[in-house]
Amino acid sequence: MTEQSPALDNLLTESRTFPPSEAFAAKANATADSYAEANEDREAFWARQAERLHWDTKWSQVLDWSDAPFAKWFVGGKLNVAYNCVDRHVEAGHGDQVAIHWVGEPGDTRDITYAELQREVSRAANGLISLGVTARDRVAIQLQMIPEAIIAMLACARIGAMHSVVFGGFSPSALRQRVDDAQAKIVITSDGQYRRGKAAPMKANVDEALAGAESVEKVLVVRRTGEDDVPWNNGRDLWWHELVEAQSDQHTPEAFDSEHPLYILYTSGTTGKPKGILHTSGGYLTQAAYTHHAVFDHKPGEDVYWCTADIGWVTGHSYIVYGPLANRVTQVVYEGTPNTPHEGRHWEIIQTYKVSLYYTAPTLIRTFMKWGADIPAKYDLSSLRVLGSVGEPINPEAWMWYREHIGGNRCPIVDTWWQTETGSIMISPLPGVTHTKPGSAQRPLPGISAKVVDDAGNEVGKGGGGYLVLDKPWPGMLRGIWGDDERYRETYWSRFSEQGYYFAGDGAKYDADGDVWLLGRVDDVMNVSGHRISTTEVESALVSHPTVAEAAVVGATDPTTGQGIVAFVILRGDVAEDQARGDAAIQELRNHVSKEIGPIAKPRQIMVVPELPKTRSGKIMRRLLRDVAENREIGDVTTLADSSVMDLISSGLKSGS
Ligand code: 6R9
Repeated sequence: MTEQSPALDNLLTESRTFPPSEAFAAKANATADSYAEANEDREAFWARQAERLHWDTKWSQVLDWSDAPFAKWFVGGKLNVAYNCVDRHVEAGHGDQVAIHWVGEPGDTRDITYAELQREVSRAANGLISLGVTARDRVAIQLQMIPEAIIAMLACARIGAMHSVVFGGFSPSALRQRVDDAQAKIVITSDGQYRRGKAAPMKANVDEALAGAESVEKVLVVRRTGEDDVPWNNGRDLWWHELVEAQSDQHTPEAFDSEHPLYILYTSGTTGKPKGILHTSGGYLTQAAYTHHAVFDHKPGEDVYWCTADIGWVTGHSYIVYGPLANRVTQVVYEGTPNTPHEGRHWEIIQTYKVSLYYTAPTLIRTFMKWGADIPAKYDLSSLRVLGSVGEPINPEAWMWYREHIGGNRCPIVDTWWQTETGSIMISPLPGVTHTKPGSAQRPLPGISAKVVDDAGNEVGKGGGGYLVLDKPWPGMLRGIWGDDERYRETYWSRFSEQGYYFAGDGAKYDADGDVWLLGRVDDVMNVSGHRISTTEVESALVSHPTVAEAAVVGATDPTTGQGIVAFVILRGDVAEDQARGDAAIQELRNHVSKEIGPIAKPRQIMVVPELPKTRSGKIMRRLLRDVAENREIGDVTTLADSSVMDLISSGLKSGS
């Protein structure tokens, strides 16, 4: 056997741990025993979790993996997903419980109870039926964070139609590509959206996108900003309120097969057209509900939950709509940006609604750090119990800041690793059980199996780095790529086809305790003089310096070392730029990295920038920074949250150097 090189060098070490408090552990939803129980009989474990839902017909088989990698979970079972998320709570006497505390960006608010949600979803379902929408039809939804977005998704689920939610900020061409690929029959959008205190048109973009789109029969338009002259296509366009208000608020949900398709959600690959990730009903809802219950320790009727994700990201699907509503959540949904009208907006909302469970992304935590700890300090955050993180590895320093300044050193932090493809959380601490470590997602959840393997697919030992794989099927897993079975096999199952492992595309390592640390996408791994270095580790070392708020590193071609590490850093609010841009300050940062993780990881170059290029889910687009580092023309920027960022970076570098 030839010796296999590890996929990644394991450089950064972190030894802080935080045990759960006894008081929290005593009441926690999760128990330490559930790992062993699930290990003993994985399928029996998931069957018990499926009992959280209402099934019209019980399944006859838990898992059918005979046609791998196409899974079937809860075979023969029938259920209605929307009934599970709404109606059954009303029937159980909780109709008056608030499901959604909605907060509009301009300051308008709306509380929606479960009874109201049931009526709204029923009306919307009847409205879609009146337009000829039937089970398995595709409905594209491009909406901002307004209640209608959630209502429209649930209305689709209720009648067995599939939704395909597209980010409110996506360009006309991105929308068109997704509408065409899914052959959507209906598009739901709004007249306009509030963004940073201003109303911006939305319908006009949708019209541009849909010119000549043959599959689209009707466009439903929610009135939000009250634009004066909304462009209108008679015969195709309908006001949402006119259609929906005319409908009966009664609708009897039909039970669909456990494997009935629920939605498509597009995720952009590094190359090629976006992939339409397909999710189905019974297994998906089971895992979304179980993980929301166990990972957030959610207690229905007591907690107030807030997931700050956009509905256009999978986190909005699984942890605003399906998991939480299946668990009878009371949740905050906020329409706008975190600094409108001021940088304390999130803390003000937490104080007002007494939010107890808060779930956000590292990018936002680092932004809050940059704005300064004095801002959250002005608000009463004592209602908080659990803090969550998702979307990227969270740097240990950001984790510590989150714990101290938001969590008052008392709230467990759950760093949740998962993907659009996995449907739900896969690797995460369990609050009340896990001794947490800043920066580590730690262990696969009960019922989930993951491994870190080397190039040949052999599990690496403690302290080793490699590729993260999922070696057993799980209920919420994707059921394929819409319309492209071959691409599904090729993308996820070919790298370790011999072993039958799903390859997620992420690098990871085990620490000395066997806990998992995520190290970023393997496409981003840097190779310096033969050492494979993770972007995450170098970024975390930079962020641990008191002057740095955010950092992104890339490998740029280097004549001597193969690649050289180039770092882009954003400074904390209180650091003067001219001072930190000075040669001495840059030198200090380079030495700091060297001291934290070793001379091999010392950046060749560090550039101070005002912003970093990010997707709408907050992921740094390192590909674009590589273009800057290698002095190339900047590539495709259509999936950036803010497409002007690259200009800002380039012009800043010119004037600063
Ligand atoms: C839920 C979501 C998936 C990719 C994933 C990984 C990164 C997400 C993470 C994390 C480290 C975490 N990722 N959560 N990396 N720690 N807690 O983000 O889905 O948008 O499909 O992205 O995000 O690289 O492979 P999606």
